[in-house]
Amino acid sequence: MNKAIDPALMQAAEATAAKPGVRMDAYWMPFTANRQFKKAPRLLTRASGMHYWDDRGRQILDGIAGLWCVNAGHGRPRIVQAMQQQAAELDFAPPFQMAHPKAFELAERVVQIAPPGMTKVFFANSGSEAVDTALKMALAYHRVRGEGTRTRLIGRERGYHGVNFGGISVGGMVANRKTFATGLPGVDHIRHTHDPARNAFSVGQPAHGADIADDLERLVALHDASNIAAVIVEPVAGSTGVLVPPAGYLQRLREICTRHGILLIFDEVITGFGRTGQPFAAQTFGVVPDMITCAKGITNGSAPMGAVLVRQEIHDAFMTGPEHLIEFFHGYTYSAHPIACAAGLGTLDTYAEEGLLTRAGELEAYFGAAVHSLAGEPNVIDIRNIGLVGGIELAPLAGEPTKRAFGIFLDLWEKGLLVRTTGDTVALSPPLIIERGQIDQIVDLLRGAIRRAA
Ligand code: PXG
Ligand code: PLP
Repeated sequence: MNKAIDPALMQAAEATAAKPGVRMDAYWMPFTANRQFKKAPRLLTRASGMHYWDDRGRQILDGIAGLWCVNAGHGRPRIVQAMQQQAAELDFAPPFQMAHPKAFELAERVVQIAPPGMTKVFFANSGSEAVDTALKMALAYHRVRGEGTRTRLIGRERGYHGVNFGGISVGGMVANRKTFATGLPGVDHIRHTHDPARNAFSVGQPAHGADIADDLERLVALHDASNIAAVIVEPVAGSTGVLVPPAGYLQRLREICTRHGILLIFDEVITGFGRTGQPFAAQTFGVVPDMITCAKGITNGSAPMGAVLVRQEIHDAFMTGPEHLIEFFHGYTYSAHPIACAAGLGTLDTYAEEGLLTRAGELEAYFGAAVHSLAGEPNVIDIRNIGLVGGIELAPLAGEPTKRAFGIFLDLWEKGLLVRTTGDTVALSPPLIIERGQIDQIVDLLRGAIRRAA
């Protein structure tokens, strides 16, 4: 995000770029260098399985499951059929004081794969909306229980929780906070866990840093627990560079939250739906939070949807007033949209039939070894992995952070591989259907690009 592009690479890209037969003026693109993009567009026109095709007819291997979301691969028939059928049968149903059957069905199916005790599901339409929903739910929960002083929200440095005001406030992404400085009042942050001096090139969870969770005790001492509503963290930070939690860290955070009556929210927008080898990272790491936010993989990226999974007790605390009153004053026009629900059901069927929610665990050792084989390549300063996520961090070009990694992104695009970069880290998160040979292909292509960028 907010990347500078090497002029030489851009010129090469502009020279080879086909001019697409579409006018590009009107569309203001999100998180994109618009002017540079429109000079050398990268247009995707078709996708199937592990691949995209672009408007030049080139096949591109998808190294990032679209944008961390297409976990079952592209164009899966059950999902396509479910959506087509739903669009024809019931296009929309108002979600307030009304419902449609598939909303209940999908919530039940999500609960079946959720950590124990997380028995309620509230629907939104994106990860950002799921995050803001969870934060509001935390405030409302304490209030209905008569602990209305618990209003402070705690995030973590280097956290990413989407782009809405709640999410950027608890988030710790500097580029986001710089422009929209004030955000919500009453927010604080614990330290991030990234510690390359002690943990560089860790395979899986780093050994050092469980004690960093104690930073929450510092904020409790500062603000007093009676003023703190919730802590939100990504079990594995994705967007800020694939930061895997140190062994014991999440357990410690859970203990501190429990001791002080603070709700623990895991933002599993990226880690949810099989990315780390279990349906949710909460299960991979053996820590049950009070709420889980998710999105992306819930519909395999095929329709916008987000959700908040909630522990039974939290939901039940709301169900105390007069029965005819709305218990939680929140919801979106498109909460539990019928087409998204149908897509979600088709997605969960596909995951179940193909064992995809545990496949990342089966491939973790192979994927990890392949990714770590890049150690020793020029400028590689750290490699991090868990499940089917990898982060390869490169030394920045002097005075020009992000440029080396973005150059690698452009180079790989030309070579037919889609990756994602964040800062000077190249992130990999392929669809969970990936075969070993394709893991080798990704790593070989990346190795070549890293060498060319030296
Ligand atoms: N929380 C987390 C942990 C996320 O990763 C969001 C919330 C927001 O979700 P929506 O659906 O509102 O985008 C995300 C989204 C990247 C990248 O480059 C990652 C995300 C989105 C866009 C880019 O790593 N994650
Ligand atoms: N703005 C206006 C004027 C609206 O009427 C609504 C919903 O009715 C919204 C915003 C919120 O839209 P959504 O429910 O799609 O988030």
